Amino acid sequence: MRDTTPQPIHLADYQPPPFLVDDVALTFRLAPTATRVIAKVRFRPNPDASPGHDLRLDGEGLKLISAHLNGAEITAQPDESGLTIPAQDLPEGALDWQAEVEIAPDGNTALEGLYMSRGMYCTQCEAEGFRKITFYPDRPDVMAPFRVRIESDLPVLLSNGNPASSGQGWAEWHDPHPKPAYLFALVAGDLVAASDRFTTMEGRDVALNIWVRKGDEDKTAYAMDALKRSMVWDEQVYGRAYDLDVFNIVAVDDFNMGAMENKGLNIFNSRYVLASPQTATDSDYASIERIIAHEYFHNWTGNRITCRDWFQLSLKEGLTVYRDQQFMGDMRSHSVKRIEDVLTLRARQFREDDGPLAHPVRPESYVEINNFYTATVYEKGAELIRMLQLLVGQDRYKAALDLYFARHDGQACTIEDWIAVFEEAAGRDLSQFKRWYGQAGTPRVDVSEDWQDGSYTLTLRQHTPDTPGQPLKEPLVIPVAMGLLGADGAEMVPTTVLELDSPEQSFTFPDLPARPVASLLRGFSAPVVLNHSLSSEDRALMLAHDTDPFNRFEAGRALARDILHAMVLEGATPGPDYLNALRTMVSDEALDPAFRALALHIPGQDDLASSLYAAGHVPDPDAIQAARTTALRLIAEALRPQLQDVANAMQTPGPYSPDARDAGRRALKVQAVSLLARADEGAKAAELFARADNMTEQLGAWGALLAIGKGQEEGAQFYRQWAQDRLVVDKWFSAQVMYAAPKAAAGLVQQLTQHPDFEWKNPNRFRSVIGALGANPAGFHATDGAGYKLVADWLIRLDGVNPQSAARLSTLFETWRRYDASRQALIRAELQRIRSQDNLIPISIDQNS
Ligand code: 0A1
Ligand code: ZN
Repeated sequence: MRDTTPQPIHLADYQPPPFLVDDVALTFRLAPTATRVIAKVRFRPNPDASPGHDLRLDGEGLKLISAHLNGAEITAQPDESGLTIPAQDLPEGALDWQAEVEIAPDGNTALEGLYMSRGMYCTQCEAEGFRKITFYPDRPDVMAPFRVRIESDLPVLLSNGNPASSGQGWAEWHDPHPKPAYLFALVAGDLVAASDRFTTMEGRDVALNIWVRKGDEDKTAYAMDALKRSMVWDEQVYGRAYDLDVFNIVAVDDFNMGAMENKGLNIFNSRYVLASPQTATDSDYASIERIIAHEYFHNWTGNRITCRDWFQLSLKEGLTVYRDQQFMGDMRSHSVKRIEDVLTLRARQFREDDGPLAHPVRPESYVEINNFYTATVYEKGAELIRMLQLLVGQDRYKAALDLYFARHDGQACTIEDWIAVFEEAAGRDLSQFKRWYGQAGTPRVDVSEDWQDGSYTLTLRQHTPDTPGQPLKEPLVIPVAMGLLGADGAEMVPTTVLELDSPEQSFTFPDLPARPVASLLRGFSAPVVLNHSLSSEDRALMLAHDTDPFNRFEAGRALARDILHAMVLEGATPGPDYLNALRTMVSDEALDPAFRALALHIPGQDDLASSLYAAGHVPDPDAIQAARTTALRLIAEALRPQLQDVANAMQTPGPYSPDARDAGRRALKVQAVSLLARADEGAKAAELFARADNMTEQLGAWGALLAIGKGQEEGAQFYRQWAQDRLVVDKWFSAQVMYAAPKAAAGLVQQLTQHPDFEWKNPNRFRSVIGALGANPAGFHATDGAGYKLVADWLIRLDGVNPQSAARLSTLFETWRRYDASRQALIRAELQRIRSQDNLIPISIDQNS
């Protein structure tokens, strides 16, 4: 065990930095095991802080070579988290700090600070990685312009900002925009660029480069296209132009997250840059488009306006996710995008809210900030902004954003600053709305209805369940977009937004010709669980006629969920209503194929476990898996002719295009073929695999075969074809794990870890083998506990090497409370074992343990 327990940091303890920084000059002499970093930093006392403070600089794992303050050598020695120059030793006024340190990027497996990835130097400084590069006040409210000199024999030397000058073996960069240290970046390697240019609406000519390893140049076109479209979109929709002469993107193979928005030098996990039709699926293309946009949009929401402290993380992340969602809707289909976003929110964020790691969008305290890059901060944060826009309206949303950019450019801000621009632009008090930022947990909205004398009354009750450390919840402002449908499906009352701001409220709609069917929470207008019991006839009516595409989808999903519950609990079988509704929907050519593809997916295993648990049952992963298998087979048998028709009809003639239209057609084809595999023993899937000329169809067809226990030969062929492509090999690993039979899953993972291509220190590869078990719930929760043990073993092993990746893996256990006593006991034992190791994982299964 660690001898010192790390202490939590509290939002309430925030103090402004005692010293500000006017200028930073860094020199890097790169060498794998002994890089020298020389930092010159000009400090001045912060007029907004009380005087008399020590100068405290963060620093971790740095070998101090020498340090000077205003030219005089410093004798103070660093402790384990930094260096302090006592107030009494500080000269008056400005301070010129100079320090030389030595670091070893080659041994840096945690991938924070300066590290190496296959011969290339790379940095990751968010949240607190800069302190592993040099001594510095590593906090986001200290912003400064940076000058950087890199010395190395490697041909490409990059840092933030604009190139200043360069020569043989060195390059200098200047970033004039003051930035916090977490946005610092450096890259050095033997790289090649795909280049283009962009002229901003302000007339600035910007050089765009995407840097990759030699041989990957032919896989950058889509990322470049997405970048240019993002730049245009941010100008047109938010009035934001790019502000440097170059925009560099670098693809790196070893990276903990998706990508990082370092000023002018975005660093990407290579899986979110590199794509060709043969190696990337349509969903990979969509991820690339979204993440390129996300990082680019951070230039204004995150970089020009940053966070005062890490509690405010959602200020940049929630807003930037919301912006990337808007962009993707504009580029593709708003309704399909909304459905996908809500599915992700429920699968990740609702799950988080229901577990031991539940926390508010703005947490009040943290022990390890790296563990707060969560679905709550990101995706729920985006939902809060979506609700704000719905509540104040489009025009006032725009006015609020204009005010935000005008007022706070160059500043490090808080959620209070954000709410204030909305209050001013919309002229309304948002103090109750602000509770959404402080209260954890997914609110429940219970619906009751009354119909009398032509008058329909809707009563809504809200409550938010207890979450760890937050037993008492106050009522929130919940925008409920709704409409009323007649029995013939015609809209009686078009969409209106009700504001639920009390524990209980009623809304009456008089003078109606007949009892309506209420379509509530249209477009998923708030991130809540809506408990609205509807008959299956009413749900079928909504599936057929609702004018709101989201609720149309939702009605089908609720039907499927109810049937699957009955199958799990009572051994029922899907009735004709559901199958008929599905049959009509799948062949309805007026519907977007992408929508039809989504609507053909029945709820996943984890989704069902969660909804069964919410309904008061103890979910049995094996029974859920078996019910899904039966349901899929019955659907396939009942819809066989229609599925065959759509599979044949969804052709995409001409060269491959990843655009929404063709991707939607392929999605429907693959989904139809996957279902058909349950009725034709995989005949059509094998055929699709054999003639596929793109990864979407090849992988989709192979997955369909794996799901019915076949695909061995295809798997071997897939590997032979793609053994040289790291990103495709990741897919080869994860598909096998995802579709493994529950009892065999842990054993298969164990076996795959012996494969020569299993490089466990590479985060993508690790996730594709061990992490993929999370996509096979019945396998992970196998009754013998082999899944738990395997994950715990790897977690312990990885924690010493890459704690961030290990912490992420630990969330596989976060749903432990749902399961039966024997599974709980097995999980508990594994968590105890993890805790007894030297490197403690910050996970607890209940508040006091
Ligand atoms: N800010 C990045 C995500 C990111 C966060 C932390 C990282 O390392 C701990 C890396 C990337 C984004 O939102 O894209
Ligand atoms: Zn982000």
